[in-house]
Amino acid sequence: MYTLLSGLYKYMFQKDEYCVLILGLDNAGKTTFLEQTKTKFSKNYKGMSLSKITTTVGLNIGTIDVGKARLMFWDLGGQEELQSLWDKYYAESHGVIYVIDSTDEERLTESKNAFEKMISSEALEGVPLLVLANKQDVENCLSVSDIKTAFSDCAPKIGKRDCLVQPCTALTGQGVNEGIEWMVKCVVRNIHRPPRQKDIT
Ligand SMILES: Nc1nc2c(ncn2[C@@H]2O[C@H](COP(=O)(O)OP(=O)(O)O)[C@@H](O)[C@H]2O)c(=O)[nH]1
Ligand SMILES: [Mg+2]
Repeated sequence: MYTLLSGLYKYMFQKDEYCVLILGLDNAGKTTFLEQTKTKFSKNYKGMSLSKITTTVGLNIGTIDVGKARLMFWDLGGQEELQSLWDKYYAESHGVIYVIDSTDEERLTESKNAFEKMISSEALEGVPLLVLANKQDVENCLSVSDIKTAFSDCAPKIGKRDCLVQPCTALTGQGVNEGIEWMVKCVVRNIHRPPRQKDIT
């Protein structure tokens, strides 16, 4: 009887857990995006005032539940000296959210180089990539198509991975639901895929 009940309990309440990294240059809006996501997806979460977010030095962590999936976010600092720590987390992650500041044309190449380096890592092979063109509220910012053009030479390295470039305003929440729902769909589908050939050998 106990086994039956605990099995039923697990079936009803246990969540599949997924780790999702939030990466991008400093000032792109990663922490704002994480706070906005927690505010939108956690019923009792009283978010910190988004305008009070300051530079992340270590990392911020957040967890949300969407259906039967539990997503654990790791928001890693984006300053150049912290980027070298990103790959320590790659092997653990099921998805990556890469945030771009669409108002910062000057640093777009720097952001593209960091993105390219990140997707070149073997540990991230097959992992879905959500690219957020953030700060779309700012007039004359770069559009999704501008960003796709600037990142176009990354296409061969993205390969067959699921990849979505989503316009977003982390500050107001526009585009956040769409991005998270897409990520959930991809990580859930991935976990049910047969293991990659490389993992078997
Ligand atoms: N206009 C605008 N500003 C934003 C948006 N998202 C973040 N910011 C601002 O960009 C700055 C950096 O945000 P933060 O979340 O700390 O970036 P992080 O370094 O990537 O974690 C802060 O001043 C935010 O208020 C957005 O969607 N629109
Ligand atoms: Mg931050």
